[in-house]
Amino acid sequence: MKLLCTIDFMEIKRYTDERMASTLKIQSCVLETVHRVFREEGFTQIMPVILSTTTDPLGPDPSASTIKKGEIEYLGQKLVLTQSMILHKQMALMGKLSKIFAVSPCIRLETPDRGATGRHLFEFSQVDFELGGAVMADVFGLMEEVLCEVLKDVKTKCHRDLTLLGRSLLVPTIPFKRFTTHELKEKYGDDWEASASKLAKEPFWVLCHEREFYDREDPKRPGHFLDYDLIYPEGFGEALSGGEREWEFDRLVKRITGGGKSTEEYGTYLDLAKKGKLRPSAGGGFGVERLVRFLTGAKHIKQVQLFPRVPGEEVHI
Ligand code: ASN
Repeated sequence: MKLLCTIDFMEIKRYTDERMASTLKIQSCVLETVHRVFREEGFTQIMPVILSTTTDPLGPDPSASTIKKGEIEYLGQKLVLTQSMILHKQMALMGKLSKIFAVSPCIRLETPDRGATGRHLFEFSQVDFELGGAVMADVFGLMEEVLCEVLKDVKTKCHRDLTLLGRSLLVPTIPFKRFTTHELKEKYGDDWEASASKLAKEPFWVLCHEREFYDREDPKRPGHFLDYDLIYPEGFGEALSGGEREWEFDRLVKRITGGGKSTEEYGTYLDLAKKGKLRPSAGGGFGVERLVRFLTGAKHIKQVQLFPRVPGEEVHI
């Protein structure tokens, strides 16, 4: 792959820029509020994993765009870099904990063209959470509270930073609107996410999006999925993806193989499912940098990442 070398004075300026300082103060406020709300709601924070025997395959999903998984070899064992903590989140709920979250670094080796979308990074952090015995309505309520609390706190505590960045924010009305991918596709075509996001003034949910094998297929309506995305308004696009989960061995195997993947790499995870150890849950993950991009109104997500990791661009430090 030919990398685009982009270092110039503008690049170097990012480390001393007052806009970057304000952006990072807003990010700090976001993390404080997220931790507060999750704790108040009874969540236990777990530490992220970075190396594993297996990770979220991010597919089968027609919009997935990674080239390959990041891999390292350590003492003869092949390990992969986390793409998301979904499988570990499900396993973390096998014991006494029923609400968990992590602020988790993710590596997704995206194709170089993703650098132009303004919202893709090949290294980012995600707030990843999971609730045992929950259904999608529980996630909607929680996430709407998290986002509204973040907006309120940023508006009051980071007023000067928002002014410096020329950004004004509205706290949306709860509950957020809900659509299905089918109705949005019918209205806007295949690029429904970009079009609907551009026209929206407030965040909204999109339900029933065929994605990874672990998002539950509606047992009453095969071909329909009990999962969801949260979409930011003003064209900022996807904020969160999540779903109710598959946990039963047979269904997991069917979804993995049905999507053309092999069950081999899911050894321990599938063993636990076979022993009946996984339990029903629902959850989701939202990217920290995407949230900060929305809050600051940055045109490109690169503007909110101090050490940028943009697909197609060389890493300088
Ligand atoms: N973290 C997301 C989830 O919980 C998955 C993802 O990031 N692909 O569903």
